[in-house]
Amino acid sequence: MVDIKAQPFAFPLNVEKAALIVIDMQRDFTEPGGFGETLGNDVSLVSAIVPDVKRLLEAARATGLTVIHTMECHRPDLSDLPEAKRNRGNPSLRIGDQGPMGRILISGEYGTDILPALAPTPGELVIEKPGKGAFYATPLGDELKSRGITQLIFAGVTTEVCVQTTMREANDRGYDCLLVEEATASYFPAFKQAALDMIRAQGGIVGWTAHIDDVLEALD
Ligand code: TIU
Repeated sequence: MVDIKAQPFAFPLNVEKAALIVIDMQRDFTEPGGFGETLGNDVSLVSAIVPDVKRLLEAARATGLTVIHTMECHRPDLSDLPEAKRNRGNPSLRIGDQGPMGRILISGEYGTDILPALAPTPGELVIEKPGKGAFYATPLGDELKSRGITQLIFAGVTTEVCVQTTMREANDRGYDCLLVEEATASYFPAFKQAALDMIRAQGGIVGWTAHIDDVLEALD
């Protein structure tokens, strides 16, 4: 056990039982022409975290921490895409439409892929998820149980959508959840700040937050 300096209090890391979970670091959310941009967002706000997510990934691999990646995506026949999700908002391209990087958020398409700088290495678990949360309609819960994982360190995008939804799902399932501040981003900086504040409020009601240097020190 090693304590990570965190808010609202130290996070008691057990490397044997912890996993780093990197949420949705896909081209569709971080590069022009993808889903994030079709929703009207400035993707440079979220692509800025790539170097910090990479540092975290490299430290986790060096320490032997379990590493998990998630991807928000749908089957090519859209059978796992609720109409309400496809119709939500007023995007210039909807999920499943052909965009400059392939079909938006469809499994196997170029734009749906995880960024090469953060690509999974052989043996790392990759969870494709049709929802914002990574537990809904995926094998994540069973995979964590089979590995004896009880703690999750979170990175990825976007803080208040897929990261926070997954943290809330995990928290309710009994996992200790730690979000690394510099390794997560939103298209709305104020929403990122609000998510960080609400996660660690009320004695860590959804989890902990920590700065990357404090996490890296503990993984060293
Ligand atoms: N739009 C937005 O902020 N996020 C998503 O649609 N998905 C994720 O957060 N991955």
